[in-house]
Amino acid sequence: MKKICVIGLGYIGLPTSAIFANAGFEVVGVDVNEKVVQALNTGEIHIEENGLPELFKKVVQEGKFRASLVPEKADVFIIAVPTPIHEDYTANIDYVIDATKSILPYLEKGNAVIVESTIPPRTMDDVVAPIIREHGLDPEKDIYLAHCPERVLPGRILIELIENTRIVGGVTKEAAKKAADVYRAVVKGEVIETEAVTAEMSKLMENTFRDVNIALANELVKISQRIGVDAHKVIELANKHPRVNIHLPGPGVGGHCLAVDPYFIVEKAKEESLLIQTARHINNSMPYFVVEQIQRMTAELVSPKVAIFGLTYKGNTDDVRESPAIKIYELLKQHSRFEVRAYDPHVKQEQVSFPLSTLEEAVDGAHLVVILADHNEFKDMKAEDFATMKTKVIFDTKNCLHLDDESITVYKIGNLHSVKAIQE
Ligand code: SAJ
Repeated sequence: MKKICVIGLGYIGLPTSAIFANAGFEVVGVDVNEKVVQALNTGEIHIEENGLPELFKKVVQEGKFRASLVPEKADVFIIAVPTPIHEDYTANIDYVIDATKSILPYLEKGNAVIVESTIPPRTMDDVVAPIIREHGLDPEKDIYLAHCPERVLPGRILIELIENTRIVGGVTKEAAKKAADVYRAVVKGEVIETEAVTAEMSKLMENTFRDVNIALANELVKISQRIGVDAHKVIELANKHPRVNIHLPGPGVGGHCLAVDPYFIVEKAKEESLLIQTARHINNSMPYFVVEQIQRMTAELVSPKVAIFGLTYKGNTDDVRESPAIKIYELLKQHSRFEVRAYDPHVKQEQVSFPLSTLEEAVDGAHLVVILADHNEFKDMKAEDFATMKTKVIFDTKNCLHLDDESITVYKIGNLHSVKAIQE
């Protein structure tokens, strides 16, 4: 098992390729994007990830990694392509199907085929295995077929790829063992062998657990507003219990994992997944809730100027996919009374379809600043940064500001019962 062919060179496929190449494997990376392939072969990468540019340059220079538009024969095939979601919230597994079909001409008896993409339960058994069988190879005897879900956190990918526990679900026991051995060559964490469907479900449940837990925190925010209690304080104190870990409330749940993966379970067991569906509903309601609060705060202003700080789905990333902040911007724009400006030091103009402001432009004359992402830049802001606001009121939905200045009113999402309408 010396040569690996990785299909899909995105956030997962690229760092995975680099790590295997760095461990001495010959790695061929395949992507459909010609520009990406060209750039990669010169050692340049197209994604932002800590430590990856350096590692990648090294493995290209050493001749351990090559990018290509077409697969080639290899001992191991790793599929790491996206699984987006259809408008009806069912998984779009077309890329996984296409990737599987693309390797068929190069597949030989004894090869391992590993799918890392997040997939609905039973996809390995019901979709991937039949494609291989139709091609004339037995997915239970000729090929070692397994699902090994990626579980890394953006920003820490190179560390987590090595240190995290990996779950390897084989279509057969032998496949689990063979695929697990591939990872054991680079992973320092535990590599656990199981069945394909168990690996599929455990990956989905990890993100669903977080989504449901965050929904509980978000529901607590709404309850706290009614009852008159500080939700952040409640969470802090409840979490002092050694077996309680309530997550943090916020303007909603975004990104391509937590806001998507739970639907892959719902799709397969609609009647049974009531809690999961309710959690999705609560988290999806948060942008509307935030806009309602903005309306309460600005109820007595004729044309409120609102500055939005942070457009990404979470702090210290440039990723705006499924971002609740973008939703909040769009909802505010639907109300003609608002003048809305948006500022995000991590986001470039071409990433969004509306104009971005500088910090100074956003703050100047604003009645209200709304913090929607916990970027480090915001955590360090001082009273002087808000000096040119018309009325100094900030709505911190991420509880991340460290401002202590009497001239500024800060409402936190956990502390909304104290809100008073802003007076000009
Ligand atoms: N969020 C909250 N409150 C919290 C924590 C997060 O509102 O207490 C929000 C964030 O602001 C963000 C969303 O949830 O909008 C998701 O953020 P995240 O940091 O929880 O997760 P992701 O989507 O960046 O990455 C997750 C990770 N899964 C887990 O931690 C269980 C990562 O390990 C997975 O590899 C990744 O999903 C994936 O690809 O599935």
